[in-house]
Amino acid sequence: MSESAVKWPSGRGRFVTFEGGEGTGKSTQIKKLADRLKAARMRILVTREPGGSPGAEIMRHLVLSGMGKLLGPEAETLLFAAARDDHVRTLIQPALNQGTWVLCDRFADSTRAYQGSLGRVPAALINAMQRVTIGDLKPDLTIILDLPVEIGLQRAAARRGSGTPDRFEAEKLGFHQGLREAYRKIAADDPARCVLIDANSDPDTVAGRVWTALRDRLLPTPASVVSV
Ligand code: T5A
Repeated sequence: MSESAVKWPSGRGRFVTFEGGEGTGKSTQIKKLADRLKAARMRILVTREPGGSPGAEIMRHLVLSGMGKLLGPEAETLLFAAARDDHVRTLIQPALNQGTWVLCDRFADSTRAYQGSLGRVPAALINAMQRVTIGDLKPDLTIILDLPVEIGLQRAAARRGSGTPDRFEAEKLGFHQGLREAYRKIAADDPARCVLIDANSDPDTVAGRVWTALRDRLLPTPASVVSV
C-alpha cells in the first residue's frame, strides 16, 4: 500500500517510539520514516530521549557525561525521569493533542532496559517514576531494533570516529548483551504495543520492515483505503 492510497487516521496524533541497544540504527530509521510520512503530508514531530525539550537537554548532558553514574543507579533513574517529565509535558503531549504524529528516539522502555534490567533499579521505583512522568501516556507503537551487539557497537564506533564513547557506550560487552536480552523480553511481554525488528540488513531493507509494522498496526484496514 503506498502512502497516497492510505486514508490516514484523524484526531489525536499517534505516538511511535524506537528502542534498541547502541548503534542499532534508531536515528537512521526514524529519519527514513519521518521522510516517508512527510511525503504523505502528515504532521510529524521527531524527538529523542534523554532530551527533546530545552529542560530535558540539560539533563541529557548530565547523564551522558557520566555525572549521573557517580550518584548511583537510583539517582540516575531520577534524572532520566525528570528529563522525561519535561519532555512529555512541554513537547510530546501538546503535539499529540494537536494531531501531530510523534516519532521518539527512545522512551520509557530505555529506563526499563538500562536502569531496570541492567542497573538493578527496583521495578517499584521505575513504576512509580513512570506514573509521575507519563501517567496514562503509552506509545501506540514501539519499534524495537534487534541486532547482534558486536555489529551495533562497531556501527556506533564508526559513527563516533575519534570521539570518546559516552557513559553507556563505554560499558563492557556483557552489559550490551544483557541489554539486547532485556529488549527482547520487553517485546515478548507486550506484543500488542511492540514489534521486534531484525536490524541486521541494509538501511532500506530495515526501513521496509518498519513501514510494514506501522502499516499493520496503525493504519486503517484495507476496507477504508482510498483507491487512486
Ligand atoms: N538511556 C536513555 C538510558 O539509560 N535510560 C533512558 O531512560 C534513556 C531515555 C542515549 C543513551 O542514554 C541511555 C541509552 C543510551 O546509551 P544517545 O546518544 O541518544 O544515547 O544515543 P543512542 O540512542 O544510544 O543512539 P545510538 O548511538 O545507539 O545510535 P542509533 O540511533 O541506534 O543508530 P544510528 O542510526 O545513529 O546508526 C549508527 C551508525 O550506524 C549506521 C549509521 O549510518 C551510523 O553511522 N547505520 C547502519 N549501517 C549499516 N546498516 C544499517 N542498517 C545501518 N543503520 C545505521
